[in-house]
Amino acid sequence: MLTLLTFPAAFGQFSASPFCVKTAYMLQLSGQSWQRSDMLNPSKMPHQKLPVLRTSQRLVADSDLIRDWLETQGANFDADLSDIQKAQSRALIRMAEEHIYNHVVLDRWGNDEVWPILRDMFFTEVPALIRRPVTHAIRKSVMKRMDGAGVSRFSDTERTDRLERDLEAISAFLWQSPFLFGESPTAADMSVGPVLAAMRATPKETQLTRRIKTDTLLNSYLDRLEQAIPL
Ligand SMILES: N[C@@H](CCC(=O)N[C@@H](CS)C(=O)NCC(=O)O)C(=O)O
Repeated sequence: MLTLLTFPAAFGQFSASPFCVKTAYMLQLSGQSWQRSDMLNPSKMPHQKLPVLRTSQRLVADSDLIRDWLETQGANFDADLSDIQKAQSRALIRMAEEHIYNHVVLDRWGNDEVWPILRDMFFTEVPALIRRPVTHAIRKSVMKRMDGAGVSRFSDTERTDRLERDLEAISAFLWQSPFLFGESPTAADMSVGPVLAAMRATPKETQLTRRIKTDTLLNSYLDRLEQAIPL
């Protein structure tokens, strides 16, 4: 049986990580039998990140490479899509995972109200005596990454505007159909959905959680996706 190495469930989601949720969705739709194995520290994983799929032969790191692997085993998440839709799907996936995701990370790790919740949830394995300095250093390195990606260098107004344009692009698809490319979920939904769901699930009210929760179209899309692929 396949084993998905994943960060644990959090904030009402299958995992705190949208990439782990994405992979769980793909496994579920692939028809393969699989189980989850939770871990908090991915430092021994091939990319020092999760998700990772354990197959009978090897560890497959990275949600996109796991998708490729599942497709070599017969899954086809975009079977009914035209070539142009597949291209649009790829662009939506990159937008969600490489841009919107950073807004979610900043909204969680950069927020002094959310931070203690993350610290107490994700770093229980760090001995209590050194937990504060260790987690402080980890938080600092995540914030440095956000600075490197540029997202934390914008003013609040500029950042909101950048995110808004992405959400409008996603909404343009969802005005046409219940899922991004039609009546049922495809690969793009399994990336975009979990990132937006993570944005909604942040355990304090923020500008981002409000933005999703008050958007009927996006909010109902996320509910629909969760119902379409129960985990
Ligand atoms: N490109 C990777 C991204 C995975 C990723 O960023 N995972 C994060 C959690 S959301 C992680 O493991 N972070 C731990 C770290 O960077 O130390 C994928 O698609 O699987």
